[in-house]
Amino acid sequence: MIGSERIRQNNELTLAAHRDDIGHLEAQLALRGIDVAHVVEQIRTFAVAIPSWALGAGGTRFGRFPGPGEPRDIYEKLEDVAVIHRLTGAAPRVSLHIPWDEPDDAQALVERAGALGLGFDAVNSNTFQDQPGQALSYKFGSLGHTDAGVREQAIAHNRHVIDVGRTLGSKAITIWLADGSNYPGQVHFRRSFERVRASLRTICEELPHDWRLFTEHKPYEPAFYSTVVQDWGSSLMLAQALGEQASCLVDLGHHLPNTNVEMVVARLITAGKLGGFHFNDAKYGDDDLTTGSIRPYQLFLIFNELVDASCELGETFRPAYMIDQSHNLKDPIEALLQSVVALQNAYARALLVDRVRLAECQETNDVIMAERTLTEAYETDVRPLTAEARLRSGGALDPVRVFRDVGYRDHLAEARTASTYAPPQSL
Ligand code: RM4
Ligand code: MN
Ligand code: MN
Repeated sequence: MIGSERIRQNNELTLAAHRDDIGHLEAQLALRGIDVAHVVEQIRTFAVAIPSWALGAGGTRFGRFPGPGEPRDIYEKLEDVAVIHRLTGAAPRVSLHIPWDEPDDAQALVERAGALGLGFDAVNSNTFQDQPGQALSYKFGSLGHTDAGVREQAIAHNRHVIDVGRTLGSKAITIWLADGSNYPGQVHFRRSFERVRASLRTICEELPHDWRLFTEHKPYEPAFYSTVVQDWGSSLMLAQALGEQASCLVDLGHHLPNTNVEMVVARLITAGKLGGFHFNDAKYGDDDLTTGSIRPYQLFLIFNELVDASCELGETFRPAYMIDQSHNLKDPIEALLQSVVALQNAYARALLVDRVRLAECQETNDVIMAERTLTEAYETDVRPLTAEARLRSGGALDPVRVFRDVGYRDHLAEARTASTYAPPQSL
Protein backbone atom coordinates (compact mmCIF):
# COMPACT_ATOMS: atom_id res chain seq x y z
CA MET A 1 0.00 0.00 0.00
CA ILE A 2 2.82 2.38 0.77
CA GLY A 3 4.80 1.86 -2.41
CA SER A 4 6.96 4.38 -4.23
CA GLU A 5 4.06 5.51 -6.44
CA ARG A 6 1.79 6.32 -3.48
CA ILE A 7 4.62 8.18 -1.78
CA ARG A 8 5.38 10.13 -4.96
CA GLN A 9 1.74 11.11 -5.39
CA ASN A 10 1.55 12.33 -1.83
CA ASN A 11 4.81 14.25 -2.14
CA GLU A 12 3.35 16.03 -5.20
CA LEU A 13 0.77 17.71 -2.96
CA THR A 14 3.38 19.92 -1.32
CA LEU A 15 6.32 19.66 -3.68
CA ALA A 16 6.07 23.22 -4.97
CA ALA A 17 5.97 24.64 -1.44
CA HIS A 18 8.89 22.41 -0.49
CA ARG A 19 10.92 23.69 -3.45
CA ASP A 20 10.26 27.27 -2.31
CA ASP A 21 11.32 26.45 1.23
CA ILE A 22 14.52 24.73 0.29
CA GLY A 23 15.40 27.45 -2.22
CA HIS A 24 15.02 30.07 0.49
CA LEU A 25 17.05 28.04 2.97
CA GLU A 26 19.75 27.44 0.37
CA ALA A 27 20.21 31.20 -0.06
CA GLN A 28 20.28 31.77 3.71
CA LEU A 29 22.76 28.99 4.36
CA ALA A 30 24.99 30.09 1.48
CA LEU A 31 25.51 33.34 3.40
CA ARG A 32 26.80 31.20 6.26
CA GLY A 33 29.11 29.33 3.90
CA ILE A 34 27.05 26.13 4.03
CA ASP A 35 26.44 24.00 0.96
CA VAL A 36 22.91 22.59 1.13
CA ALA A 37 23.54 19.73 -1.30
CA HIS A 38 26.39 18.47 0.85
CA VAL A 39 24.35 18.66 4.05
CA VAL A 40 21.45 16.81 2.41
CA GLU A 41 23.80 14.02 1.31
CA GLN A 42 25.10 13.71 4.87
CA ILE A 43 21.58 13.51 6.27
CA ARG A 44 20.86 10.73 3.77
CA THR A 45 23.58 8.62 5.34
CA PHE A 46 21.88 8.69 8.74
CA ALA A 47 20.22 5.43 9.80
CA VAL A 48 18.68 4.20 13.03
CA ALA A 49 17.54 0.72 14.05
CA ILE A 50 13.92 0.09 15.01
CA PRO A 51 13.28 -2.09 18.08
CA SER A 52 11.15 -5.15 17.53
CA TRP A 53 9.44 -4.48 20.87
CA ALA A 54 8.09 -1.04 20.00
CA LEU A 55 5.64 -1.88 17.22
CA GLY A 56 2.72 -2.89 19.38
CA ALA A 57 1.21 -0.72 22.10
CA GLY A 58 3.41 -0.80 25.18
CA GLY A 59 1.97 -0.75 28.63
CA THR A 60 2.61 0.22 32.19
CA ARG A 61 2.16 -1.87 35.28
CA PHE A 62 -1.31 -0.30 35.51
CA GLY A 63 -2.55 -1.52 32.17
CA ARG A 64 -2.17 -1.75 28.46
CA PHE A 65 -4.48 -0.34 25.83
CA PRO A 66 -3.96 -2.23 22.59
CA GLY A 67 -4.56 -0.47 19.30
CA PRO A 68 -6.01 -1.82 16.07
CA GLY A 69 -3.89 -3.80 13.65
CA GLU A 70 -0.99 -4.55 15.97
CA PRO A 71 1.57 -6.95 14.56
CA ARG A 72 0.84 -10.50 15.65
CA ASP A 73 4.29 -11.92 15.09
CA ILE A 74 7.81 -10.95 14.17
CA TYR A 75 7.06 -11.16 10.45
CA GLU A 76 4.35 -8.53 10.79
CA LYS A 77 6.71 -6.42 12.85
CA LEU A 78 9.17 -6.54 9.96
CA GLU A 79 6.42 -5.33 7.63
CA ASP A 80 5.85 -2.34 9.90
CA VAL A 81 9.55 -1.52 10.02
CA ALA A 82 9.66 -1.74 6.22
CA VAL A 83 6.92 0.91 6.08
CA ILE A 84 8.94 3.17 8.40
CA HIS A 85 12.02 2.64 6.25
CA ARG A 86 10.18 3.33 3.00
CA LEU A 87 8.76 6.58 4.33
CA THR A 88 11.95 7.89 5.92
CA GLY A 89 14.79 6.15 4.08
CA ALA A 90 16.52 5.94 7.46
CA ALA A 91 15.32 2.77 9.22
CA PRO A 92 16.92 -0.15 7.38
CA ARG A 93 17.53 -2.43 10.37
CA VAL A 94 15.64 -4.11 13.18
CA SER A 95 16.94 -4.68 16.69
CA LEU A 96 15.53 -7.94 18.09
CA HIS A 97 14.80 -8.69 21.73
CA ILE A 98 15.15 -12.35 22.64
CA PRO A 99 13.14 -14.28 23.72
CA TRP A 100 10.33 -11.72 23.14
CA ASP A 101 10.92 -11.98 19.40
CA GLU A 102 12.72 -15.28 19.23
CA PRO A 103 12.43 -16.45 15.61
CA ASP A 104 11.22 -20.04 15.06
CA ASP A 105 13.32 -20.11 11.94
CA ALA A 106 16.04 -17.46 11.89
CA GLN A 107 17.00 -18.26 8.31
CA ALA A 108 13.42 -17.72 7.11
CA LEU A 109 13.37 -14.42 8.97
CA VAL A 110 16.55 -13.30 7.24
CA GLU A 111 14.99 -14.07 3.88
CA ARG A 112 11.78 -12.23 4.69
CA ALA A 113 13.75 -9.22 5.95
CA GLY A 114 15.91 -9.25 2.83
CA ALA A 115 12.83 -9.27 0.61
CA LEU A 116 11.60 -6.20 2.50
CA GLY A 117 14.95 -4.45 2.11
CA LEU A 118 15.79 -4.82 5.80
CA GLY A 119 18.65 -6.20 7.86
CA PHE A 120 19.29 -6.77 11.55
CA ASP A 121 21.05 -4.55 14.06
CA ALA A 122 22.16 -5.41 17.61
CA VAL A 123 20.38 -8.29 19.32
CA ASN A 124 19.23 -7.77 22.92
CA SER A 125 19.33 -10.42 25.61
CA ASN A 126 16.78 -10.64 28.40
CA THR A 127 17.75 -11.97 31.81
CA PHE A 128 15.44 -9.58 33.64
CA GLN A 129 12.42 -11.91 33.48
CA ASP A 130 11.94 -15.60 34.06
CA GLN A 131 10.84 -17.52 31.00
CA PRO A 132 8.43 -20.46 31.03
CA GLY A 133 10.25 -23.69 31.74
CA GLN A 134 13.41 -21.96 32.89
CA ALA A 135 15.31 -24.00 35.50
CA LEU A 136 16.48 -21.21 37.83
CA SER A 137 14.96 -17.84 38.71
CA TYR A 138 16.36 -14.38 38.05
CA LYS A 139 14.43 -12.94 40.98
CA PHE A 140 17.68 -12.09 42.78
CA GLY A 141 19.81 -11.36 39.74
CA SER A 142 21.25 -12.94 36.63
CA LEU A 143 24.85 -12.34 35.51
CA GLY A 144 25.58 -11.06 39.03
CA HIS A 145 23.59 -13.64 41.00
CA THR A 146 25.20 -15.17 44.10
CA ASP A 147 24.51 -18.66 42.72
CA ALA A 148 26.98 -19.75 40.04
CA GLY A 149 24.26 -21.89 38.45
CA VAL A 150 22.06 -18.86 37.80
CA ARG A 151 25.00 -16.95 36.39
CA GLU A 152 25.82 -19.85 34.10
CA GLN A 153 22.20 -20.00 32.92
CA ALA A 154 22.28 -16.25 32.14
CA ILE A 155 25.60 -16.62 30.29
CA ALA A 156 24.12 -19.50 28.28
CA HIS A 157 21.15 -17.30 27.34
CA ASN A 158 23.50 -14.59 26.03
CA ARG A 159 25.39 -17.26 24.10
CA HIS A 160 22.13 -18.34 22.52
CA VAL A 161 21.19 -14.74 21.64
CA ILE A 162 24.55 -14.31 19.93
CA ASP A 163 23.97 -17.52 17.96
CA VAL A 164 20.61 -16.28 16.76
CA GLY A 165 22.20 -12.94 15.92
CA ARG A 166 24.88 -14.66 13.83
CA THR A 167 22.25 -16.24 11.64
CA LEU A 168 20.47 -12.91 11.33
CA GLY A 169 23.62 -11.06 10.35
CA SER A 170 23.74 -8.92 13.52
CA LYS A 171 27.12 -7.64 14.58
CA ALA A 172 26.45 -6.64 18.18
CA ILE A 173 24.71 -7.64 21.39
CA THR A 174 23.28 -5.16 23.88
CA ILE A 175 23.13 -6.28 27.48
CA TRP A 176 20.94 -4.47 29.94
CA LEU A 177 20.68 -6.05 33.38
CA ALA A 178 18.09 -5.59 36.07
CA ASP A 179 20.51 -6.94 38.69
CA GLY A 180 20.42 -4.80 41.80
CA SER A 181 18.73 -4.52 45.17
CA ASN A 182 15.76 -2.93 46.85
CA TYR A 183 17.12 -2.54 50.38
CA PRO A 184 20.40 -1.54 52.01
CA GLY A 185 22.38 -4.60 52.97
CA GLN A 186 20.65 -6.86 50.44
CA VAL A 187 23.68 -7.20 48.18
CA HIS A 188 27.39 -6.68 48.53
CA PHE A 189 28.06 -3.80 46.13
CA ARG A 190 31.58 -4.80 45.21
CA ARG A 191 31.02 -8.54 44.96
CA SER A 192 27.93 -8.22 42.81
CA PHE A 193 29.77 -5.92 40.42
CA GLU A 194 32.71 -8.32 40.26
CA ARG A 195 30.38 -11.21 39.48
CA VAL A 196 28.73 -9.26 36.65
CA ARG A 197 32.15 -8.36 35.31
CA ALA A 198 33.32 -11.98 35.37
CA SER A 199 30.15 -13.20 33.62
CA LEU A 200 30.44 -10.52 30.95
CA ARG A 201 34.06 -11.47 30.49
CA THR A 202 33.04 -15.03 29.68
CA ILE A 203 30.48 -13.77 27.15
CA CYS A 204 33.01 -11.41 25.63
CA GLU A 205 35.68 -14.09 25.30
CA GLU A 206 33.33 -16.14 23.17
CA LEU A 207 32.10 -13.21 21.09
CA PRO A 208 32.68 -13.53 17.32
CA HIS A 209 35.67 -11.40 16.37
CA ASP A 210 33.73 -8.94 14.26
CA TRP A 211 31.07 -8.38 16.93
CA ARG A 212 30.68 -5.67 19.53
CA LEU A 213 29.21 -5.96 23.00
CA PHE A 214 27.37 -3.00 24.49
CA THR A 215 26.79 -2.62 28.22
CA GLU A 216 23.76 -0.46 28.98
CA HIS A 217 23.53 1.24 32.36
CA LYS A 218 20.38 2.36 34.16
CA PRO A 219 20.19 4.04 37.58
CA TYR A 220 17.06 2.38 38.92
CA GLU A 221 14.00 0.30 38.02
CA PRO A 222 13.20 -2.47 38.60
CA ALA A 223 15.80 -2.33 41.39
CA PHE A 224 14.96 0.67 43.57
CA TYR A 225 17.87 0.90 45.98
CA SER A 226 20.91 -0.06 43.89
CA THR A 227 21.54 -1.26 40.37
CA VAL A 228 24.76 -3.09 39.55
CA VAL A 229 25.39 -1.30 36.25
CA GLN A 230 24.00 1.91 37.63
CA ASP A 231 25.72 4.73 35.79
CA TRP A 232 28.09 5.51 32.95
CA GLY A 233 31.04 5.16 35.32
CA SER A 234 30.13 1.55 36.10
CA SER A 235 29.42 0.90 32.44
CA LEU A 236 32.79 2.37 31.46
CA MET A 237 34.61 0.29 34.09
CA LEU A 238 33.04 -2.82 32.58
CA ALA A 239 33.79 -1.86 28.99
CA GLN A 240 37.39 -1.10 29.89
CA ALA A 241 37.82 -4.36 31.78
CA LEU A 242 36.32 -6.37 28.91
CA GLY A 243 38.63 -5.03 26.22
CA GLU A 244 38.42 -3.93 22.60
CA GLN A 245 35.06 -5.39 21.65
CA ALA A 246 33.12 -3.91 24.55
CA SER A 247 31.75 -0.38 24.79
CA CYS A 248 28.99 1.57 26.48
CA LEU A 249 25.45 2.11 25.33
CA VAL A 250 23.72 5.31 26.34
CA ASP A 251 19.96 5.10 26.65
CA LEU A 252 18.75 8.70 26.86
CA GLY A 253 16.25 7.84 29.59
CA HIS A 254 18.75 6.08 31.84
CA HIS A 255 20.17 9.03 33.76
CA LEU A 256 19.27 10.62 37.05
CA PRO A 257 17.48 13.98 36.70
CA ASN A 258 19.63 16.89 35.52
CA THR A 259 22.50 14.72 34.31
CA ASN A 260 24.40 16.47 31.55
CA VAL A 261 23.94 13.66 29.02
CA GLU A 262 25.82 15.41 26.21
CA MET A 263 28.83 15.62 28.48
CA VAL A 264 28.53 11.92 29.36
CA VAL A 265 28.61 11.30 25.61
CA ALA A 266 31.75 13.43 25.26
CA ARG A 267 33.50 11.58 28.11
CA LEU A 268 32.75 8.20 26.56
CA ILE A 269 34.07 9.43 23.22
CA THR A 270 37.28 10.54 24.94
CA ALA A 271 37.59 7.07 26.47
CA GLY A 272 37.01 5.50 23.03
CA LYS A 273 34.09 3.62 24.56
CA LEU A 274 30.93 5.14 23.13
CA GLY A 275 29.25 2.09 21.63
CA GLY A 276 25.80 3.31 20.78
CA PHE A 277 22.49 4.82 21.77
CA HIS A 278 18.98 3.95 22.68
CA PHE A 279 17.08 7.04 21.62
CA ASN A 280 13.91 8.13 23.38
CA ASP A 281 12.88 11.05 25.56
CA ALA A 282 11.92 11.48 29.17
CA LYS A 283 10.58 13.96 31.66
CA TYR A 284 11.15 12.06 34.90
CA GLY A 285 12.76 8.65 34.53
CA ASP A 286 12.96 5.89 31.95
CA ASP A 287 9.78 7.22 30.34
CA ASP A 288 10.50 5.89 26.83
CA LEU A 289 8.67 8.75 25.13
CA THR A 290 9.08 9.88 21.53
CA THR A 291 12.62 11.02 20.74
CA GLY A 292 12.91 14.80 20.81
CA SER A 293 9.44 15.34 22.28
CA ILE A 294 10.50 16.64 25.70
CA ARG A 295 14.09 17.89 25.46
CA PRO A 296 14.86 18.71 21.84
CA TYR A 297 17.76 21.01 22.74
CA GLN A 298 19.47 18.18 24.63
CA LEU A 299 19.06 15.93 21.61
CA PHE A 300 20.68 18.58 19.43
CA LEU A 301 23.56 19.00 21.91
CA ILE A 302 24.17 15.25 21.86
CA PHE A 303 24.30 15.28 18.06
CA ASN A 304 26.60 18.26 18.28
CA GLU A 305 29.07 16.08 20.21
CA LEU A 306 28.64 13.26 17.70
CA VAL A 307 29.24 15.45 14.66
CA ASP A 308 32.19 17.10 16.39
CA ALA A 309 33.72 13.68 17.09
CA SER A 310 33.12 12.36 13.60
CA CYS A 311 34.83 15.44 12.13
CA GLU A 312 37.90 14.52 14.16
CA LEU A 313 37.80 10.74 14.10
CA GLY A 314 36.29 10.12 10.66
CA GLU A 315 35.22 6.62 9.61
CA THR A 316 36.49 4.97 12.78
CA PHE A 317 33.75 6.68 14.80
CA ARG A 318 30.65 4.57 14.28
CA PRO A 319 28.25 4.47 17.24
CA ALA A 320 25.24 2.21 16.78
CA TYR A 321 21.97 4.10 16.71
CA MET A 322 18.81 2.43 17.96
CA ILE A 323 15.44 3.62 19.21
CA ASP A 324 14.09 2.27 22.50
CA GLN A 325 10.58 3.52 23.15
CA SER A 326 7.31 2.32 24.59
CA HIS A 327 4.18 3.55 22.88
CA ASN A 328 1.35 3.65 25.36
CA LEU A 329 -0.90 6.23 23.72
CA LYS A 330 0.35 6.90 20.20
CA ASP A 331 0.08 4.71 17.14
CA PRO A 332 3.48 2.95 17.32
CA ILE A 333 4.28 3.38 13.62
CA GLU A 334 3.43 7.08 13.75
CA ALA A 335 5.48 7.56 16.92
CA LEU A 336 8.45 5.84 15.30
CA LEU A 337 8.08 7.97 12.17
CA GLN A 338 8.09 11.06 14.37
CA SER A 339 11.18 9.76 16.17
CA VAL A 340 13.15 9.05 13.01
CA VAL A 341 12.30 12.51 11.66
CA ALA A 342 13.27 14.11 15.00
CA LEU A 343 16.63 12.34 14.80
CA GLN A 344 17.16 13.48 11.22
CA ASN A 345 16.35 17.04 12.29
CA ALA A 346 18.71 16.94 15.27
CA TYR A 347 21.49 15.58 13.09
CA ALA A 348 20.83 18.22 10.42
CA ARG A 349 21.02 21.01 13.00
CA ALA A 350 24.30 19.67 14.35
CA LEU A 351 25.71 19.61 10.82
CA LEU A 352 25.02 23.36 10.56
CA VAL A 353 27.19 24.31 13.54
CA ASP A 354 30.06 26.54 12.48
CA ARG A 355 32.81 24.50 14.17
CA VAL A 356 35.66 26.82 13.28
CA ARG A 357 33.90 29.78 14.84
CA LEU A 358 32.84 27.73 17.86
CA ALA A 359 36.44 26.68 18.49
CA GLU A 360 37.60 30.30 18.21
CA CYS A 361 34.96 31.46 20.66
CA GLN A 362 35.90 28.72 23.08
CA GLU A 363 39.60 29.57 22.84
CA THR A 364 38.94 33.25 23.49
CA ASN A 365 36.30 32.60 26.17
CA ASP A 366 33.64 34.45 24.22
CA VAL A 367 30.67 32.99 26.04
CA ILE A 368 27.94 34.82 24.17
CA MET A 369 29.25 34.11 20.70
CA ALA A 370 30.02 30.48 21.52
CA GLU A 371 26.48 29.92 22.68
CA ARG A 372 25.11 31.88 19.72
CA THR A 373 27.06 29.63 17.36
CA LEU A 374 25.09 26.71 18.73
CA THR A 375 21.70 28.41 18.88
CA GLU A 376 22.13 29.79 15.36
CA ALA A 377 22.27 26.18 14.15
CA TYR A 378 19.62 24.93 16.56
CA GLU A 379 17.14 27.65 15.67
CA THR A 380 17.47 27.09 11.93
CA ASP A 381 14.35 25.48 10.50
CA VAL A 382 16.01 22.40 9.05
CA ARG A 383 12.81 20.63 8.08
CA PRO A 384 13.25 21.36 4.35
CA LEU A 385 16.72 19.75 4.52
CA THR A 386 15.53 16.51 6.05
CA ALA A 387 12.45 16.48 3.79
CA GLU A 388 14.77 16.80 0.80
CA ALA A 389 16.97 13.97 2.12
CA ARG A 390 13.91 11.73 2.42
CA LEU A 391 12.69 12.76 -1.02
CA ARG A 392 16.01 11.81 -2.59
CA SER A 393 15.92 8.47 -0.82
CA GLY A 394 12.48 7.75 -2.27
CA GLY A 395 10.78 8.59 1.00
CA ALA A 396 8.11 11.04 2.04
CA LEU A 397 8.27 14.78 2.52
CA ASP A 398 5.94 14.22 5.47
CA PRO A 399 5.97 10.56 6.57
CA VAL A 400 3.11 10.74 9.09
CA ARG A 401 0.90 12.48 6.53
CA VAL A 402 1.41 9.71 3.97
CA PHE A 403 0.78 7.06 6.60
CA ARG A 404 -2.52 8.71 7.48
CA ASP A 405 -3.57 9.66 3.94
CA VAL A 406 -3.29 6.10 2.67
CA GLY A 407 -5.22 4.83 5.68
CA TYR A 408 -2.56 2.34 6.49
CA ARG A 409 -3.66 1.66 10.06
CA ASP A 410 -7.24 0.95 8.92
CA HIS A 411 -5.85 -1.45 6.38
CA LEU A 412 -3.84 -3.21 9.10
CA ALA A 413 -6.85 -3.31 11.41
CA GLU A 414 -8.72 -5.30 8.78
CA ALA A 415 -5.82 -7.48 7.74
CA ARG A 416 -4.68 -8.32 11.26
CA THR A 417 -7.70 -9.45 13.15
CA ALA A 418 -7.57 -11.24 16.47
CA SER A 419 -4.31 -9.80 17.67
CA THR A 420 -2.49 -12.13 19.99
CA TYR A 421 0.35 -9.74 20.65
CA ALA A 422 1.09 -9.42 24.37
CA PRO A 423 4.14 -7.30 25.02
CA PRO A 424 5.80 -7.21 28.43
CA GLN A 425 4.59 -4.63 30.89
CA SER A 426 6.34 -1.70 32.53
CA LEU A 427 9.76 -1.96 31.01
C1 RM4 B 1 15.23 -1.40 29.72
C2 RM4 B 1 16.38 -1.00 28.81
C3 RM4 B 1 16.64 -1.98 27.74
C4 RM4 B 1 15.40 -2.51 27.11
C5 RM4 B 1 14.39 -2.92 28.16
C6 RM4 B 1 13.11 -3.36 27.53
O1 RM4 B 1 14.82 -0.32 30.51
O2 RM4 B 1 16.11 0.26 28.25
O3 RM4 B 1 17.41 -1.42 26.72
O4 RM4 B 1 15.79 -3.62 26.39
O5 RM4 B 1 14.12 -1.85 29.00
MN1 MN C 1 17.36 0.83 26.48
MN1 MN D 1 14.94 1.65 29.43
